[in-house]
Amino acid sequence: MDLITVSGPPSSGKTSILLRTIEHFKQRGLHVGVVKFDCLFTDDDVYFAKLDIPVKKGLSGSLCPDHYFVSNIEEVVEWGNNQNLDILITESAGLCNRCSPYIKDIKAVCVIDNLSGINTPKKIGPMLKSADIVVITKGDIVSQAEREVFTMKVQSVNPKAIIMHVNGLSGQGAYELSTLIYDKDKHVATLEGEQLRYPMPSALCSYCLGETRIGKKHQVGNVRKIKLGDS
Ligand SMILES: Nc1nc2c(ncn2[C@@H]2O[C@H](COP(=O)(O)OP(=O)(O)OP(=O)(O)O)[C@@H](O)[C@H]2O)c(=O)[nH]1
Ligand SMILES: [Zn+2]
Ligand SMILES: [Zn+2]
Repeated sequence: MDLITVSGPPSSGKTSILLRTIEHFKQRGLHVGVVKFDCLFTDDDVYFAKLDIPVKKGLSGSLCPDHYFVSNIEEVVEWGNNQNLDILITESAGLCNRCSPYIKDIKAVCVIDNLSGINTPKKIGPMLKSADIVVITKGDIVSQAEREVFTMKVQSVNPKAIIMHVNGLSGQGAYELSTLIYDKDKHVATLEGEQLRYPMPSALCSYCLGETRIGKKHQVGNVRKIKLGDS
């Protein structure tokens, strides 16, 4: 079974492009399964289930979904192998912008949309910076010039990535993506002992531990203060 990790900001078009890509995998007779990771809510599992494929979802609640992902991915891979999948796709909504679910030697796809603003590529950190493939969506609702500027911004943050334009509505570009992300010779039996591409930040402060009170005396652990200067 090959494993593909897909990540990207909320509503960037991850599910839309995956649905279209999975259709191409199915046409080739490949057995695909999806696990969706999110924080509080998702109905993506309903959309994937409509393709008549095995689907699971995991909600991280108060945890960062990427931390939750890495704590669960080994069991998820075991599930995919038990389902006899050819391809297991994980979809995670990147929310905290400091973490990413990508694992060394496992294909990493970042989905980002043309409408998110030209500074977004710089803001979303390792989720974009360390991806192998960057899929840019929603090209249909911006001009050619805007598409080019946005692509350049993505390129400057991650010069090594393959950048693809996929339309989540029409599916244009999804066939190409399906040929690029699946490697039939890759067999991920276990992830035990493998490593994340990027370390998750150490953010253990009072508020991580459930503190709600405001003020210095309630702040312990990894606390950093904003520099406001004198003026
Ligand atoms: N115009 C246009 N709309 C798109 C495109 N791709 C996705 N959308 C729309 O964008 C919205 C969000 O798409 P989703 O596929 O749910 O995005 P997502 O990244 O899976 O969202 P979450 O999993 O909730 O974070 C939906 O209304 C889609 O129809 C595109 O290429 N063009
Ligand atoms: Zn989704
Ligand atoms: Zn995080």
